[in-house]
Amino acid sequence: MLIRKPADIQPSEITDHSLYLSRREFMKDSALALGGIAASLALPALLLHSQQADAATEKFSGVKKSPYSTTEDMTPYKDVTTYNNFYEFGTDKYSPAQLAGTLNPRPWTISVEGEVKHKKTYDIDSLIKMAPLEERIYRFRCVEGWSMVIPWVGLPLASILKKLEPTGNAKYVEFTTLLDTKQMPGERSGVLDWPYIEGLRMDEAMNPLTLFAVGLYGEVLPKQNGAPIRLVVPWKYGFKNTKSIVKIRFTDKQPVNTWMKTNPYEYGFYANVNPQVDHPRWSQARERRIGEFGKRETLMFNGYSEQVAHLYTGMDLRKFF
Ligand SMILES: Nc1nc2c(c(=O)[nH]1)N[C@H]1C(S)=C(S)[C@@H](COP(=O)(O)O)O[C@H]1N2
Ligand SMILES: [Mo]
Repeated sequence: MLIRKPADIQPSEITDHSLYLSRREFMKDSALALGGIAASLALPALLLHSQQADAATEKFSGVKKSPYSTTEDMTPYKDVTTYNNFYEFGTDKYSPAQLAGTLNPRPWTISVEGEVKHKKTYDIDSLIKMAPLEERIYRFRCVEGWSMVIPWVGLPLASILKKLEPTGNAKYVEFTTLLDTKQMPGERSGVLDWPYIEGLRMDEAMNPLTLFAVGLYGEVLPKQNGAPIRLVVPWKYGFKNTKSIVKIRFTDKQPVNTWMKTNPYEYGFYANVNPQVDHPRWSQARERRIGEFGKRETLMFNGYSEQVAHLYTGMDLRKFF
């Protein structure tokens, strides 16, 4: 992995620069291969789509900074948007950035169901307006042992949930990804049980750290990162962070999340980052921060103990992994 982190360059400049480069390379390559307009007509549809995905430069304005942000070095935009897990677009890290062009983030609706007062199908833009957007620079830890620092743009999930008014029976909230093999061709494969589902206990969902992200690096969320809206729960392993959400369901029973259904021996419901509990096939004690050489220690709750440890007092976190 390359190190590309000139300390004196603003994130926005890095972003613009890399987008500029990728567009230039695209034009140069196609010009070399086929020449001019004919090139863009002759190129495979997927490549064109992926270029459109990359070129989503719509910027957010008036995004406020958050005291919950880390001051650690951010992972370069290029890595955040090309090294992804999004099995709906293939199982290797590089395919989502290449294949997610088929995803269409607008128009987009989210249905709100179950133990909640305001059951309704919401247009995404009305949900997003429920609270001011914030920039949250969070650590991100994948269960596979790599980590990043990502400047999300989003709104606290609590601000949305409060407005939806869950009933007294709502103990958990479940999030479901879009099910559409035209937009998400990887859903034709049997690697996971589609659609992708995750859940949180109500108090986890209401914790001020829990975010609904709609952007990163000040820009609209790239398709490969879960456009148009995805969950971000920074003290849990990456797989809890459901992408491209179309349904929020409140329930009195613990949801059966996709990874637990796939392999209950290896993946639990809680999935709190915990260096003391090994994955059955590898240690979780250390992690590789993308862009760095060597490894660093993994912190309990991914370093967010102060904000979330109280949620689990009295629970055996080896049993509830
Ligand atoms: N719908 C859906 N959401 C998903 C996944 C997925 O395959 N499908 N992968 C998860 C995993 S394992 C990780 S590590 C993160 C990766 O998010 P990123 O690609 O934005 O870094 O998304 C999570 N959310
Ligand atoms: Mo992950």
